[in-house]
Amino acid sequence: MNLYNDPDIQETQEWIESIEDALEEHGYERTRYLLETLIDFAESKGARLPFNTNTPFLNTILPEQQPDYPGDRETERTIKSIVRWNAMAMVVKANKEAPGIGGHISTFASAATLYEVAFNHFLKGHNHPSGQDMVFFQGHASPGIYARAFLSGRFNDAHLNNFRRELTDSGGLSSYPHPYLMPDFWQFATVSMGLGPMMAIYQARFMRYMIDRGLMENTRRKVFAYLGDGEMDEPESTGALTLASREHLDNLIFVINCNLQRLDGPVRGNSKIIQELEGAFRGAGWNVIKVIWGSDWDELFESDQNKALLERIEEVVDGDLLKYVVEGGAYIREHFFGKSPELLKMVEHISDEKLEKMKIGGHDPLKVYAAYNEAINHKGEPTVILARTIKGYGLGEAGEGRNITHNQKKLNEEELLYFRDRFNVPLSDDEATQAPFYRFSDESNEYKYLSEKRKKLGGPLPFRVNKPTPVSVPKISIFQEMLDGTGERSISTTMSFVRLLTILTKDKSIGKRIVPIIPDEARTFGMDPLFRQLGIYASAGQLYDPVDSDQFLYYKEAKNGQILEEGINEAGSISSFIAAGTSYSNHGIHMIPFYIYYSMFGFQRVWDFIWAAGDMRARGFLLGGTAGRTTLNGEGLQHQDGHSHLAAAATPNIKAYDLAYAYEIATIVHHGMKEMVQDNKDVIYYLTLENENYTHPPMPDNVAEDIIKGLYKIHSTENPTIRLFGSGPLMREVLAAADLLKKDWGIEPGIWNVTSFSELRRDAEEVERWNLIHPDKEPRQSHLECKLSNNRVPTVTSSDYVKMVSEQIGPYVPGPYYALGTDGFGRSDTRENLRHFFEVDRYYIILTAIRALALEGQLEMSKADEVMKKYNLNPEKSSPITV
Ligand SMILES: Cc1ncc(C[n+]2csc(CCOP(=O)(O)OP(=O)(O)O)c2C)c(N)n1
Ligand SMILES: [Mg+2]
Repeated sequence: MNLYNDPDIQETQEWIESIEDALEEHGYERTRYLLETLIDFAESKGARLPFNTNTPFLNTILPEQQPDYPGDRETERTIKSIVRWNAMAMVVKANKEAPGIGGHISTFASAATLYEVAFNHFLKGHNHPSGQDMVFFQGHASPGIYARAFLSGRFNDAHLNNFRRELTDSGGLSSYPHPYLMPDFWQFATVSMGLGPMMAIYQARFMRYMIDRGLMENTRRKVFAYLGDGEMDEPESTGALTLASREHLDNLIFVINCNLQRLDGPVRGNSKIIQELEGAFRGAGWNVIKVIWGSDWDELFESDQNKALLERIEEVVDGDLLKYVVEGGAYIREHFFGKSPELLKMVEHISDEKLEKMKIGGHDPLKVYAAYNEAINHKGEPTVILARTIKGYGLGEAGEGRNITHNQKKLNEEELLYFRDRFNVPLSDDEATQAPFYRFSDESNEYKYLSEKRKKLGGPLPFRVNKPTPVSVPKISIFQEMLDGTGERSISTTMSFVRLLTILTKDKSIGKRIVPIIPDEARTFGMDPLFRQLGIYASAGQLYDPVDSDQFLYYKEAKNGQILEEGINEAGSISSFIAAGTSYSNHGIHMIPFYIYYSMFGFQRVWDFIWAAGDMRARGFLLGGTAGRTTLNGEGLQHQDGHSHLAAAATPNIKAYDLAYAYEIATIVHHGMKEMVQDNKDVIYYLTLENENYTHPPMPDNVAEDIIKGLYKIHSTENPTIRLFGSGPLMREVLAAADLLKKDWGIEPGIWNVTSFSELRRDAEEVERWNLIHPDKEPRQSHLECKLSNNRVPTVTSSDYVKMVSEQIGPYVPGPYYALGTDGFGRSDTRENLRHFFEVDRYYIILTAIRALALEGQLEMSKADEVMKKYNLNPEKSSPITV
């Protein structure tokens, strides 16, 4: 049944009148209560009402609910027009000078009003008494953000001229928001679609965590995330919506720029993206504010007595709406209003030209202001503003609403003049065709206006602060028990890390700044005792009696809990890591995240986030637990990580370590913390930890620096003829191989422990580069060369990672270099069998060493044959890579 086949119109009318009365006499709250009560009653009597998360395709805020506009609309329009012009000019110029350099005009063209209203009236800067809002700018809108910063005097012509030309001598502007490249400007990296929305949710939640734990005050700062409607298709974009509503994050506002288009074409040609998003967000418990129609439409909706217009807007799909933008007034009259005589009559007093110009919601400052105003005052739920806009707004035939608009970056003279006219830019024809940047004079109304507005709101945006309150790291002796070794006791590196975390969190000076983050794997890592000691952060506290409350180590949730237990959610956990790891900048408070997870579900699952973390200069520790392709034995192919170190090595600000002993962990973590909070370095440490139990020796003397640099000596005779390198859990196979080499073959190798192949390579590469470009100077020596004294004997390495990880250093190790590694898909079996299968165990180490010596002419090759026989190595065994 709908409006048009109502069997009893009079009865319907009576119900509507009752509601009308309720609205007039008692207002919205009471009316909503009455309707909900009626629905409950009908359902209790068996009426099965369809679940509907949608409201009509109308603005959420009615005209009579709109506040007065507090700004000078004329001045704001002029400023906005010039921002539009400069943003466009920046992209057009860049592509004229360097064809193919790229850039985007159309995204910002659609979002200009959304930003202008926010910059003038809402977004707080770092000097605001309540502190800075966090703003995730839509990546592709960056030209507009630069253009506004230019108008406020933060950039000069050279900056804008060098958009996307960062390597020019005078510096340039990065293509997208990259804090790594513009550390005083951008705060958040947003251009990999989908990461922004998820990171914004976790930033908002982390803000609450800091407040609930008493680490900072609640000054009602907000997190704003400006997003594309196409971007919302990324699973990450909607993946954490329920966390935001469950946690009542009313400090969070999404602003979705619904231009109905993505890169190739419509986001939802056959339906309506705004309605779909409304359903998803309302279903997830968000407050949804739709801004679809501009003020020009108010009168039409008011005159829509029979709901003919309402029916028509419900019926059209986004594909139609886009066509109307492109085709113009006459087409709109014929194809949209032409559906019925009643509709045609509604617009008979409006000319085609005016019809075409009837503003839609996201381009109407009044509607946009009302939405922001409601959003920032809404309590108890996060808010999403769904603002309908036009992609390429103002470009006319050059791209407005067209399928090619996303990639439009060149305008011809005619198109430039059209744009100039469209936005009344005060430039002559000759001037305009050169696409110059336009700047208001310091005395102009506009300059004063925009400066004052920003001053009142606390200064410029975007703006990245880097002024954390200093903190000092305790002495390494707090980890003394780890430095002393475990004696007879067998433990895993994971267990020793958990011990370290326990000690660290108890430390008076730094303990409360540690943020342990776990995606539902604490028991796997033996971290469950920390639940009781530190508490699991829960904004609601603990509203139930946990099933294990009679035990000492029960599952304790608490409002001031320290652990972020994220559930089975690696993307969310890494977002928490990023929030904690950027706290030094966002909140001026050093926090040190320790995110421990199943190693296999780290880099290969969320590397894009880790890359963004690097871009945002996040600091902290990533701990790949149960790592090592043969060390994690029973879990098999999808669980056994033998390659995360490859990814880590390729991520510039990650220092990656594969550790064998407790003292190495203590040394690395201690050093890393000092770099992060004392030296203010933007580093992320990645440590792989394993679950194999063995005894840990005490720390040898004077190796701390070498452990940090990546290589230290375990044992060496005067002049070894061969060297063995071990790493992480395979160090013990190397030690066993060394014993057998001596016992069975009379060869005593030098033994070294590699804590980081990637750090060794970076150091060697830097040295190599320096030597290359300083041919006239005394060559420098890498750590590898220093330690190995340029002794050109063969080296055999065994690690629990693919060979490329250890091969990284091959070119820099003096003498022949042989890498054993775990290439191929994993298997379930015992560690012993797996290490044999992957040919990384002690016997293959010996075989490789003996063959290497034979190749050097130091032994007969028949010795290698003897090795095969002695240790039952089967020449018919299939290869782990191909089998
Ligand atoms: C993860 C990822 N995939 C693809 C892209 C390439 N890309 C950049 S913009 C864009 C379309 C964006 O559409 P929308 O989110 O609707 O933004 P609009 O420009 O329409 O405002 C695409 C596919 C990207 N930046 N990130
Ligand atoms: Mg879009």
